[in-house]
Formats: sequence, C-alpha cells, structure tokens
Amino acid sequence: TPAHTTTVGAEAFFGAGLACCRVFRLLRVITVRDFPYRSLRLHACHRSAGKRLAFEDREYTVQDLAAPGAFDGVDIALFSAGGSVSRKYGPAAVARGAVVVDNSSAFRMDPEVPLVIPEVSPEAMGNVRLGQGAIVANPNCSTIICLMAATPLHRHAKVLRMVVSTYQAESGAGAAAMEELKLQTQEVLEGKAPTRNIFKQQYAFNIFSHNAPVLENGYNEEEMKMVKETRKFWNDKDVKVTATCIRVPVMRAHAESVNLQFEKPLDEVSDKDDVAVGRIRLDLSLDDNRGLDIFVCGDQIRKGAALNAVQIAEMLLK
Ligand code: 2RA
Repeated sequence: TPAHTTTVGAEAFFGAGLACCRVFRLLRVITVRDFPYRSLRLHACHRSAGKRLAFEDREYTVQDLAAPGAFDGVDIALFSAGGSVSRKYGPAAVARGAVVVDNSSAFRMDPEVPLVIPEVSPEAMGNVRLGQGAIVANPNCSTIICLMAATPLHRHAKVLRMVVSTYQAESGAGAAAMEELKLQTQEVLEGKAPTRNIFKQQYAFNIFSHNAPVLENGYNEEEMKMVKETRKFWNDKDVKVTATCIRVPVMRAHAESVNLQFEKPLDEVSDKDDVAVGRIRLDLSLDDNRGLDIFVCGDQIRKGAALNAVQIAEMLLK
C-alpha cells in the first residue's frame, strides 16, 4: 500500500464549530475506511494554527494554511473550508503537486475540473494522478444523493426531465444550526420566542425554502446547483432539471423526492445502492411506463460530503 500525506484543510474549525464538525467527520471516515497514509496533517487559518486537536488516540497540532511550504510533501489535500479558502489555497496546493479534493462549490462548474461521485462516475477522474497536481470537485450533497439513485436509471433509459424536491436537514447548515434547532425546539415547547442566530426563519416546527441566496431567476442557489451539476455530471446540457430545495426541522440526513421522465420505456428499475431508495411508483401522469416517482434518502455528511471525498482520494491510490 502506498503511503501518502493527506491534508485536511479546515478554516477556523476551533472558532466556528461548524467546520470542526466536518473535520471530525473526515477523520472518522478516514479511520473507519482504514485509508492508508504515511502522515496526516491538519491545516487551518492563522488564528487556529498551533492549537491541538485530539481524535481517537492521536493529537494533531494545527498548522497554518498560509505558511510558506504549507503544502510541501502533500499528496492529497482534502479541502472542506468553504469556497473562498478553496479558491485562495487550492491552486497553491496544486502547484506543489497535491491533488485537491474540494468539498466547496468553488470549482464544480469549471469545465477543466472533474466532478466525481466514485460509484457512478469513476471515469470522470480522467487523467488525475497522484503526484500531478489537480483539483477534483465533490458535488453538492443534495446532488450526490439524488444522482446516486438517478444516474443508473439515466444510463438505462436516459432521463429527459428530472423534478426534485428536497427535505434538507440542519446538519447541512452546520453544527451551529443543529444546536439552534435543539434550542428552538425547547424554547417553542416552553412558549418562548425562538432564538434566531443562524437563519432568519424559525426552523423548529417549521419548514422553509433553503437558506441559500435567491437568484434573479427566482431559484435559490441550492436549487441551481442541482440543475447545473446534474447537467455537467451527465454531460448533457439538454437534460431538463428543476428543483425545489426545502429545509426541514430534522437533525441529520437529507431526503429527496425525485420524479424522472425517460426517453425509453422502462422494463426494470435499478435497485440497491448506498443511498436508500423507496416509494418507487410508475408515474400515473405519464403514459407507456416512461415516468417514475422515487424517494431517496442519504446521509449528506457521509455520502454527501466526507465519505465521497475520501472515496475520491481512495481512487487516486488505485
Ligand atoms: C445544505 N448544501 O444546505 C448544503 C450542504 N452541503 O444542506
């Protein structure tokens, strides 16, 4: 097994708590999957540099992401610190020969950057090789969870149109949102006004349009990520995709309702996958078995983020 250096980048994970959750999730997935590495370093912004982070039986001293030579000797850099950090430091890591697996949206739509879900698009990795700096983008969590189920069906009968409705957990908005959901639930049950630090809406006992900014076309950014990433992922600029993304008051795991219309009639459905698929029904509103309603649900922090990123890194070792 080759030995590699892996960097887990985390901006301010001690300060915000939000990114900290992501770093622990990455470390856990790396550990559980017994990912082979010679050394593993944690990098963060200047103000977190020097702090210590204990995980299982090891302690890590956080290193400064901006220090000269920060990426020297790094083979694989897992970035999970937001678009601005990825844009600023990703190219520096690539210049040092690292393969950056980026969890942010910064490079997803760049035509030169592979957008990868290992189970369904290993070929998208193209010529990315260890030792030859490159960026690989992790799709958005809602896109990964949807396309895990929809891509085999697309390959089988070619999707012409996909209509997605999401039911997204607070964990997608970070640890602070999860904490606030607990707090709000308690407050509402006690008849108090709910604290609103993270979202302007009350989210205990409430559902609302995804918190991403609303764009000029009326869709929010999360919805448009699903549209654009699906087209890139399927390499099909004509596929019709529309999405409605909703936040629901649950802690973990996104659920999605997905309606698919196919070019060819269906003679079977694709079955088992890591993302749970249920409520499979022929769409009564379409003729000739060309439509399907399915309900998919997956852990967007595991398969939707950390697990997918580590799987991409594992592909580099093969
Ligand atoms: C969410 N898209 O809002 C995020 C997680 N990546 O759930």
